[in-house]
Amino acid sequence: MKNYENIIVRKMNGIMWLTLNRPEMRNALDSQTLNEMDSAFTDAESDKDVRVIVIHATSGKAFAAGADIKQLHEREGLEMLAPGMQGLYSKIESSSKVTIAAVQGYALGGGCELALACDIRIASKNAKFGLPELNLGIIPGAGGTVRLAKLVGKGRALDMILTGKIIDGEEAERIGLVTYITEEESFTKTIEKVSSDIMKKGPVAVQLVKLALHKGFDLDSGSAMWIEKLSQVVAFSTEDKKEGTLAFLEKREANFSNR
Ligand code: CO8
Repeated sequence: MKNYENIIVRKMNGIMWLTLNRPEMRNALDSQTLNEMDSAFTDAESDKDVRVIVIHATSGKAFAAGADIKQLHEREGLEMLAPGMQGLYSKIESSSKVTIAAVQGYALGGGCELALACDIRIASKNAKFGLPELNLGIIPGAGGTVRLAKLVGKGRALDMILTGKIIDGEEAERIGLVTYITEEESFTKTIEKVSSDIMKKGPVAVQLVKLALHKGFDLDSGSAMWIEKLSQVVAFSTEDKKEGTLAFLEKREANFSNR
């Protein structure tokens, strides 16, 4: 694993833990942090031992307080055409690995959008979510207008974005922004349990179902059905499918080979 300055990357039992590590800046996502995350995701993509990527933070105070406002202040119009944060989050969303955002403390602006780009969001009760970009005279520009509306509906997304209100973990779970809400003490256990449930599944099938859901969601249902159908054709051509069905018939645990 590479050494980075603003993030820590560790690999353990199939999980890659990507820790945001600028607690004194509430993990504000400056360009260096985004570049380091990009590099960690590129490496993970070709690492067969990594099945799940958990993004979390060193301090319980903040998951990430958004883009680095000092850097935003210096940027102008056309510079924002670069892929930047939006491009990285799209890369995270289309990763072949399952991604989990594990949120304690503030997930604001680009921090909230980072969580939205992950497959699953686990929040502790002290989590706080919000998209306060309008306070700065800008808009959520890292997928927030798109992904939040898909998760919680257009009405609630507009309310959150227009008022800039900050909601707690329980409210976020109630409206469907987060998948799991846990007590502080059971936070790590919940992350490990969800990861371990996923890692028991056929790895190729996990990859295929992510593709079918993420790509299919943006399409008309006829096209999405075709993606599902073709993904199933691929699944039926794998060793894992033979092993998974045989293991059921032999009343034993499947031993998948990721082929
Ligand atoms: N950017 C830069 N510095 C920050 C940020 C940030 N987003 N958040 C916190 N900091 C800094 C503070 O300035 C402070 O620095 P210093 O110690 O030098 O004064 C330090 O971190 C600690 O912050 P606080 O003292 O404010 O800590 P608190 O615990 O009291 O408050 C909060 C924590 C509530 C998170 C508060 O810091 C805050 O409101 N931060 C800003 C939140 C925000 O507005 N986020 C949205 C940013 S815009 C964005 O994300 C756009 C994304 C889409 C753009 C797409 C193109 C890139």
